Amino acid sequence: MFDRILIANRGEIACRVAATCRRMGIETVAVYSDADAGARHVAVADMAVRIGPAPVAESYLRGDAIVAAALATGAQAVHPGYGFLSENPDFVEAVEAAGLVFIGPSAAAIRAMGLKDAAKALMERAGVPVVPGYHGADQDDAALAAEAERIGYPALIKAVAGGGGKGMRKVERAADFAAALAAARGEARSAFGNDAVLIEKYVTAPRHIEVQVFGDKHGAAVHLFERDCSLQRRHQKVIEEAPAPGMTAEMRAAMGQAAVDAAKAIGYAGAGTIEFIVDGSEGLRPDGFWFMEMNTRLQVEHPVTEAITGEDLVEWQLRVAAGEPLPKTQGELAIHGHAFEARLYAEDATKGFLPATGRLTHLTFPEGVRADTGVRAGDVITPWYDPMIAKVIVHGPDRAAALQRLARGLEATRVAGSTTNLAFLARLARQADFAAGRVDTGLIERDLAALTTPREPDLAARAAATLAALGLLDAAGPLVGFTLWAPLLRLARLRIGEEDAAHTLAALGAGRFVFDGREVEVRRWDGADLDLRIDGENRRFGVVVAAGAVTIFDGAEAFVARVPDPLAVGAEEAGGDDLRAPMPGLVKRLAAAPGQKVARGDVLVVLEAMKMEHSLLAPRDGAVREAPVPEGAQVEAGAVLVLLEPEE
Ligand code: MV4
Repeated sequence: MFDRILIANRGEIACRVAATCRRMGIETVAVYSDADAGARHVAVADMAVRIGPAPVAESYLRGDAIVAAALATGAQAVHPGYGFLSENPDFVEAVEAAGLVFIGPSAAAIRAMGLKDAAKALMERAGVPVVPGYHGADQDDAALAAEAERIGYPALIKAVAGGGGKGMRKVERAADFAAALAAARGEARSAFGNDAVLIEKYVTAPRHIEVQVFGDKHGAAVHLFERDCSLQRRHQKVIEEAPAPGMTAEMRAAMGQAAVDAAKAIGYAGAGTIEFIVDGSEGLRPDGFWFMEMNTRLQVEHPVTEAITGEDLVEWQLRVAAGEPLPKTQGELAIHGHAFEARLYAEDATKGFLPATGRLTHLTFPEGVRADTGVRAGDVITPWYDPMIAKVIVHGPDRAAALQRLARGLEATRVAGSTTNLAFLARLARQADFAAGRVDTGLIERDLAALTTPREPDLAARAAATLAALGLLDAAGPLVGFTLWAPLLRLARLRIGEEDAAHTLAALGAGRFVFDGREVEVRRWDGADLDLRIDGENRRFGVVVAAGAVTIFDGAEAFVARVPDPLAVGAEEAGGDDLRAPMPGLVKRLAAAPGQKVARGDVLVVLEAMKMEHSLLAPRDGAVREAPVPEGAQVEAGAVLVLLEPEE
């Protein structure tokens, strides 16, 4: 086994890998960018090497700097985590050329699965079911149209180099084929520099079920059962589970065998995932699954497999990379209970899942959940990297019990300092179709309004916010002073969320108030949990006071309240002269220079955020005074991108 490995990643996966290394007595070397010098993944490692400035192209994607760091620190192997360089065959070759071990598959295996058409052909030869379609070399428009006709509509055009839904077009009828083909090709050309496509029969009500496989360097391969990743939004997984709801023993055996056949067909060593698309419209059937693609890395959602098998997949990776045989045979592996994973993000689900940033002033998880995280309270979610805060993983004896633990676990998770998707996740965990196991890739979109509509704080939550924001919960503090004006009715002005609120408050005695005419009693306050009795009803809230703001937790719903700063007025009214970044992102294009005349609605800036481009328009007619941020710059939400000359 290795004595020391380098972890070529950041965030939760770097911390996750380091935890197993620590348990196994393997030393770890972290790498970090300037934005991450104080990050948790650096703190948990035994050694750390700076590899460059914040942009990933100058740090976490710098294979040469990473190999140099491994050599300089005497690491014997490199764990790539996921994302970044994890599926880059050139990086694998560079690691091996330096005499180091890559903790993952061979460059050849990654290449074999890199293009969809070649992977499909390979899988077909190995006897693995693939979606009926055309994945040949003839890219002539008319030939492809003829293939679509043969396959039948609806058909799907997919870029062979595609991923994440890019370069994919559903075609309902022959008349639409030519336009869809041109659109898919254009997208594929600009995203991948490769406009080749394949055609498939469109699977309606698709479910995404993937099988975890492992191979060793001695030709053995096993599977560790399936995960259901159907709960997605725009190709981003939201909640994953294992095993798949409704899975039968017969279908599991067929999918497991197909996955092992796929791994063996390419002599696969290490952790991999075979993604299948499953037609969920008529229940799960052993002949109703088809190979989609293979992910040649450890996946984000691997912990649900760990939970149901009791195995540590990072330990398996390390053993396989060190040349050991697989730790278990197929017959020694079994499923125990059910597991879920929810991805906790810094994002605003009520505003179209806008990515958020901010310093996490508070971060706690309840007992009974596994929280894989790369951040601590006090850390900053920056616009530089993926804004995932944590993965919340639960396990239970059966699906209903595990789902209950997930909902409860999310409702007891407390994050302050950044907007999060916690309420969205908790609502999803209690959604009826999901609870019944009726999952497919369209579930979230169909129920989006109920899952994302902002909830207003009710009167009890407003009372909790007011008491906390005015410092009235801590009896030793201002409460004493409060009694000075106890008989008076006080008007409390607060900003709750994005609205200005005014409430009346009067003190009746220790811990007893009248709030907007209702009697409120503070029954318990321990600095974190607040039990209020309001109009005869008992309510519990979580309360975090930090950085001039109060965060009130009502289950998984969070409300931020602050006493407004009387000087900070007019900032928004004065905003007609400037164009600000509505979210953190990259200035992809800047079409404004000082002196330039612009008309209202002109595109002045294209901002890239969450892999999408957003056009920012001139707010009025005028002339550009300043455009302080250059193209290519990364900006925080609220940054001024263009300033217009003031109006006469
Ligand atoms: C499909 C499909 C329906 N029929 N293929 C989306 C991403 C890419 N990797 C494959 N995807 C799909 N392929 C056929 N023949 C529907 C999807 C699809 C999807 C698949 C898995 C998870 C979520 C999805 C969301 C929309 C569409």
